[in-house]
Amino acid sequence: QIKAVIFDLDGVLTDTAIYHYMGWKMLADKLNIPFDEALNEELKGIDRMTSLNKILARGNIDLSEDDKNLLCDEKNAYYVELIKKITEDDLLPGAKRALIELKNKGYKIGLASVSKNAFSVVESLNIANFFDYIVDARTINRGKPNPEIFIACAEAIGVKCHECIGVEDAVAGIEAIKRANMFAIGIGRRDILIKADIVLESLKDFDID
Ligand code: B16
Ligand code: MG
Repeated sequence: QIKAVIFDLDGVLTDTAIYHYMGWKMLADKLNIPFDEALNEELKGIDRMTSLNKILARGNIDLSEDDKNLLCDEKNAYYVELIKKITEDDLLPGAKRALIELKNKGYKIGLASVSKNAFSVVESLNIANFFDYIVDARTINRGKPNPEIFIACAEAIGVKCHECIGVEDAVAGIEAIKRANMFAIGIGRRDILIKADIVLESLKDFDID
């Protein structure tokens, strides 16, 4: 029996995925590293430093930890500028309705984003009140596709993993949900999110019943 729904943030509830993309593209261009759609897909749901390492590997570039930290800071500063403009209007279609429906029907709601900016985005979207628990990405040791973040969220909410549905737009996120032994709803394309139990085009098609 399902008792909780745990959402990813970027690309599921709001389209910050495009801002992450713009940030990484800016860095890749600067470093003369080709940045295609396939590489961008690989970065979705992946934490900041791991994302940078994937981009550098594509360009066969080796940098010191200090230089990599500077690049991560640069990308984040750019990203933080972009997300300043976020308001309630930036909720993706169906997101608010899904949250309201779940609340009204008594389901627990969690947020499992690896983004260290998740709290500020949730505040800007004005949806903080819906969540029974929001994972602080800083407390997570292993990012998606490791299931840690989803398991930690279920534990904090006080439900078993098999009583949860996870909702994700990223390949790494779907894998994390499945490894956590949860039901996985993919948001996006069936041909990309092949490990999801079901795939919806957007939350507009979400119906808990
Ligand atoms: P930050 P999610 C992820 O969020 C994004 O999908 C990913 O592209 C980003 O690199 C990551 O957060 C880290 O974000 O740099 O803000 O800490 O999809 O798990 O909500
Ligand atoms: Mg995402």
